[in-house]
Parts: sequence; C-alpha cells; structure tokens
Amino acid sequence: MELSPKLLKLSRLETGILHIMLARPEALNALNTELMDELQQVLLQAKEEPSVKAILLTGEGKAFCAGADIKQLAKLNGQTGLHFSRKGQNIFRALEQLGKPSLAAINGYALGGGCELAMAATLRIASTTAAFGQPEVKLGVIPGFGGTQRLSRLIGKGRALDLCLSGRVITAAEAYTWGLVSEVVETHDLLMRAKQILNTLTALPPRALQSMMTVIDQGYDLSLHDALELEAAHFGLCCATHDKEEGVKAFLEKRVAEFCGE
Ligand code: DAK
Repeated sequence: MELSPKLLKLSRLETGILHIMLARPEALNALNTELMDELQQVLLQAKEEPSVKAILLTGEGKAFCAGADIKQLAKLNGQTGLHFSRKGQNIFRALEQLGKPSLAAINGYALGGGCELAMAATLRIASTTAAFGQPEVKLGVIPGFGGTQRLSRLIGKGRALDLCLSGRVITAAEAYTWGLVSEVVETHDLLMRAKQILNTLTALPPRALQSMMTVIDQGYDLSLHDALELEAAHFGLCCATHDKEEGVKAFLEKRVAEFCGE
C-alpha cells in the first residue's frame, strides 16, 4: 500500500489484514473531508490489491469515531449538505461492497457518522466501554451516511426509530442485545479478538466469502424469488472454483483444506 494518509494510520498484519486506524484523536476521530477522502483512496486500493484479504477498522484514542465533523457540518447548506451526504454514502457503500470482509472493532464512542461507518463494515465487535448512538437530531439533521437505512436493517425499524428520534446513546451491552454488534469483550482483548475473527475469515476461500457477502447484501432488497435466483447463481459460481474442489476433497479425505483463492 503506497498511500501515506495523514488522518489514517495503516498497517499490514499477518494473513493479509489491512488495519485502518482513524487517527484524529484530538477530535475523537470526527469525519472531516480530508479523512473521508483518505478513507476513500485506501478502500479503492484495498479492493484492487490482491494481498489485502480483510479490513480491520479501529479508532485511535478514546473514541472509535464521534461522527461527522460538526465544525464542517456547521457550514453546510441545502446544496452542499446533499453533496456531503452522497459523498459519505458512496464511501461507506464502497466499504460494504468491497468484496472482502471488514470488521469494526469499536473501542469507545461510535456516534452519528461513526456508528454509520461501523454499520457499513461486514462485522462489528465492541469493548465493554463502547457507546452507540445517532445524535444528529440534536443538531437539527438526520443521519446522512446511510444510518437511517442500515440501522433499521440491522436492529429493526422500531429500535432504529427509537435511537434516531431520541438521539440517545446506548451501551455496548444494549448494542449487543439489539444485534448492532456481534460480541462485546474487555477493552484489552478487543484488538486480539478482532484479529482472531479476521484471521479465521482470511483462511477461508475468498470467492465463497465474496459471494456470501454479495448475496446477503443484494438479496436483502430483492423479492424472495429473485434473491433465491441470485443465491443459485452464486452457488453455481462457487461450484466452479478450485477451492470448492479442494474443500470437498479435503473433507472426504479427513484433512485440512488448503485453499488457493481460485
Ligand atoms: N465533530 C468535531 N469535533 C468533535 C466531534 C465531532 N463530531 N466530537 C467531538 N469533537 C471534538 C470536541 O469539539 C473536542 O474538541 P476541543 O474542544 O478539545 O477542540 C474534542 O473532540 C473532545 O471532545 P469532548 O471534549 O466533547 O469530549 P467528551 O469526552 O467530553 O465528550 C462526546 C465526548 C462524544 C460525548 C462529545 O464530544 C460529543 O457529544 N460529540 C459530538 C457527537 C455527535 O453529535 N456526533 C454526531 C455528529 S453529526 C448529513 C451527513 C452526515 C450526517 C448528518 C447529515 N447530511 C449531509 C444531511 C452525520 C452527522 C453526524 O455524524
């Protein structure tokens, strides 16, 4: 990865994990245009770079991300607000459709755009001290980076309305009960657990993972009939891979499969 962003810290971990750390701790990693542009560039490269197998997202300091930069939000009018919202939506959608699994390890505040960023990741885990919310209503706006839509898809319409209308903040334990995160661990275990989960995924056949993410993402908004068609098409694609041959053969020969990614 040749980029040298200023507001993100990048590191390559074992087994092809790209660790992207939001690194604007003095503003609780608030998303300004510069940080968003850097994230967009990094995601573009990560998509094209075959050695990147998965993405780990974290925030430096006490917050994962406290949302869109309110100083910047203050300057938006109707026209620029629309543009800003679309820009953020496109970047988060790029993460969601990267074709490689991503995991947000949430160590503290995930508010507004921070919660929206986490929801665009494939998976989310939190430390016991994490806190989640969509407080935009208190600023006179609504979530503008996909929050209204992803939240209701993840935790249901009623709870999404509760969070968005009240602007209240919920604990990691509540987020777990509501299905917003899949695990809560002690703060000192968060990174280790995040890597453990991603290492498990990077050892699996990438084409099957990609098909799975595509079918679940796209199928959600289709009729059952069309979604099943999509599933069948991707099942067929997987059956044409070397990794499917290897996976099935290894099972029958009672050995560990060695996937090659083809
Ligand atoms: N933006 C800019 N700076 C922020 C920030 C943010 N979102 N959050 C915190 N900071 C800055 C603070 O101003 C402070 O800076 P200094 O005063 O030291 O210079 C520093 O980070 C530390 O924050 P605090 O001193 O406030 O720290 P505390 O521990 O006391 O409080 C807090 C932490 C997270 C409870 C508090 O900082 C807070 O309430 N922050 C704001 C959280 C929030 O409201 N987030 C939602 C942002 S709005 C749209 C597109 C997108 C969006 C909406 C519409 N369209 C285009 C329509 C999305 C909107 C959002 O995400």
